[in-house]
Order: sequence, then structure tokens, then C-alpha cells
Amino acid sequence: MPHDRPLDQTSPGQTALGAAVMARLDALAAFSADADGLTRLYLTPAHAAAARQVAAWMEEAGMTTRLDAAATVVGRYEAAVPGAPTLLLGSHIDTVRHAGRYDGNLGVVTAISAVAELHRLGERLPFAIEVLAFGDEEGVRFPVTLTGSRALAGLVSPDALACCDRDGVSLAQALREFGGDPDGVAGLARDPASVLGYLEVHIEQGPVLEAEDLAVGIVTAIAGASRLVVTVEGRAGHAGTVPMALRHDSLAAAAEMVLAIEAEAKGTPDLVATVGQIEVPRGAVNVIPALTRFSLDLRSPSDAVRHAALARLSAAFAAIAERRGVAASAQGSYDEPAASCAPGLMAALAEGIARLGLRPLHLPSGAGHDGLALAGLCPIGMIFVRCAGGLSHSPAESVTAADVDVATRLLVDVLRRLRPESLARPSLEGPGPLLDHPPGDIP
Ligand code: HGY
Ligand code: MN
Ligand code: MN
Repeated sequence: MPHDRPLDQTSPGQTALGAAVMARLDALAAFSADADGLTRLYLTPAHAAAARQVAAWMEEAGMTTRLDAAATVVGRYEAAVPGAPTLLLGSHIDTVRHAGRYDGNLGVVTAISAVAELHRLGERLPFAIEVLAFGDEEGVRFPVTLTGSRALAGLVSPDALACCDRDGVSLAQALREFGGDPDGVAGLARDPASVLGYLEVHIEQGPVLEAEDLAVGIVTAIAGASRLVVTVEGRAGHAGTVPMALRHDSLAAAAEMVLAIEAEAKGTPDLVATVGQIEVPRGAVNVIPALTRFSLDLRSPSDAVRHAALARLSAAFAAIAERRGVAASAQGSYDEPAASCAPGLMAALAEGIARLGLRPLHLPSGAGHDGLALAGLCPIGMIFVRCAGGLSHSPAESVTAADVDVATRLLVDVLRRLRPESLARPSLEGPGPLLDHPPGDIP
């Protein structure tokens, strides 16, 4: 039953919905561990404060709220009929260090605003909606990531709960202290039959929409990713007395490995690789480094390309270690396969964008998202929003109220027209029409 009452009345060009989202994102950005920037890591006081704030906004929007065992804030907006399946919306409210204020947070606030619009219109849909504010998409505090979304997909292992942050605090202990429940995480796994799909609004974090002069885009797939820590063990020595030819310098060996990583990625189409962290734990200015550790982040839309590159790099590290008389080992902390977005959701988004008089553009995501974890549970879809210069993971990250307004109105329009059977899994015979016949465009 399509809904044809007009959305929030704004004169053309005004961006009431977008402006309200932007104001809330500014308010949310205040919840940070840093006085001079935005850092909000999983299960920290800044996370707790942001969680309380988004829960309050969810309740204002007519949702009931709870904190689940993995510390995800869950806002629920009931369906028109009891027992209907649930469409999941949302994104993450954790950030990298010294972050921008839109990565993740935009998707949560936009989803809340879309439900608030339905609530204002007094509309209930043929499915329930849950807005999820995940707390661990970035994976910065602990060596694992996507904990909240993986919990819904039943993918969080006991090992993950046992892993520790750099202060030796385990994920399980931090969850308990936060108000989560490590023993309850396994029970969060959703029944696929009860979940219609997952739809996330997120900044593009890349330059395509800006180059195409488009406010929004339709994500086709999310690149797969591997994260490892490489440990290189050499031999300590006096910086002034050990001849260069007799050294087993772990940092010099690591540096050669880092350049090998860069060469591998530059030489392999559809592969990007990043060493974002390197440390010499017991380093000193006048000591030959005995121990060096560095992180490795590998991404590709093709799992085969990523895994083949990993194998070549492993062989390259062994050869460098052999030649330099050091030992090298790698510990994987994350290996998430690439995920394709559901045709039914992509089609719904394309029709919604066309109804707004815009050009639908399909593009892949090089960045990881919670949809990677949820793709095994349900159909996933993403709306990308243009961001200035494609910048992200930086305080320079920015979007416009006008583009956020388009994304919010698109989300509301698609929600109001989506029919559960259009996202039915392949087991049912051919999906019904993706959308109701338009009841008349939203003004
Ligand atoms: O690393 C990523 O792609 C995401 O920002 N967590
Ligand atoms: Mn993100
Ligand atoms: Mn991010």
C-alpha cells in the first residue's frame, strides 16, 4: 500500500531534512575522546555518550530502543501488521582517530530522520524497520572489526571476544563494563527469514560522485579486505659498533617489505594495499632495532586477486627475511570476502533516484562497511553521498545539506514504496514488481 502524502513541506531548493541531519551530526561530533577533533572508539565513554544521544533521537522518531549484547543501539519502528519481516537500516557511530564527522554517523542520523518522517506522517509499512547504530565498524581499538554487524550474522567467535586492545583490556571485559553482554553475543544471530534486507546511507569516501556532479549513487559491491600484523625479529646491537654488513636490522627489513607491498599493489590491477601503522616497541635512537611490527590492509573487489597478492607478499617477506637474517611472521586479524549488493535494492534505489529527477549512477565501494558482515544474512544495499574531494578518515571530510537532503528524501521514498516480496530470496518464484506503481511523485 504505497503512501502518497507529501513529505516534509519545503520550498524547492530548501533542505529542511538535510539541514536537520547536519545539525544533529554537528551535535554528535561533540562526543569525542579528543578535545580538538573526533575520536570515538568502540566501548569508550565517547561511544557511550553518542549511543545515548542516538537512542534519544530514535525515541523522538517513534521508535523503541535497546542496547544489544554487542553494544549496538537498536531502534525499532513496528510494521503495519504484526509478525512482518524487518528491514535493517543504519551504520556505525564509532570512528577512526582524528576522524571526519560523517563516516558512519551520517547513515545512522539519516536513517533516524527517515523513520521520523514516517512517524510524522503517521505511516506504518508492510515491514518493521530497525535502525542500528553499530559501535565497531572501524576496528581501531581491538584487532577485530564489524563486531556489531557480525553478531547479527552469527559470525563473532569466542576468540574475537578474547582479543585485547593495546592496554590489555579484552573485548569481553570492555563489553561487560560498557553494559553489553559477551555471553549474549552468540544469541544475537538473526533468523534470515525474519530479515528483509539491510540498507545503509554512507559518504562515498571517494571522488566519483563529485566528478560526475551527482548528489547520490548506488553501490554495486563492497570490496573484500584482509588485515594482518607482520612481525619482524632481528638482533639488537650498538648503533656505533656493529658494522653494516653484520647487522640483522628488523626495521630496515620491514622497510624493504613495505616497499614490496607498495610495488605489489601498484603492479596489480584492482588491488590497493596500505601500511597504516609501524612500531619498534623497544626502539631507541642508538640501538639497532631487534623487533618491528607493521599493519597491512589489502583490498580488492575480487577475492581471488586479494588472496593471490597475499600469497606473493608472503613469499616476498620470506625472501627478504632470509637475505637479511631476520625472522618474519604474519598474524591475520580480518579477512572479509567482497559482497555484492542485492539487485532488488539497487533497482529500488535507481527508481527512487529517477523519481527525484536525478541520474542513477552505479559504483563499487573500495571502503569496507557493515554490509560486508550482513551480506551472508540478508540482501544488502547502499546509498553513497557525495563528499568533498572524496576525502574521508580526516577532519576535512565534508558533505552538503542539499546532498544529505536528497539522500534522506530518497531513503524515505524507497521505504514507502518497497514491498517485502521484491526482496524475497531466490527460493521463491520470481520476485513481484519491485515497487508499487508510483502513487504520484513526492513533491
Ligand atoms: O576500513 C574501512 O574501509 C572502513 O572505513 N572501516
Ligand atoms: Mn564507514
Ligand atoms: Mn571508516
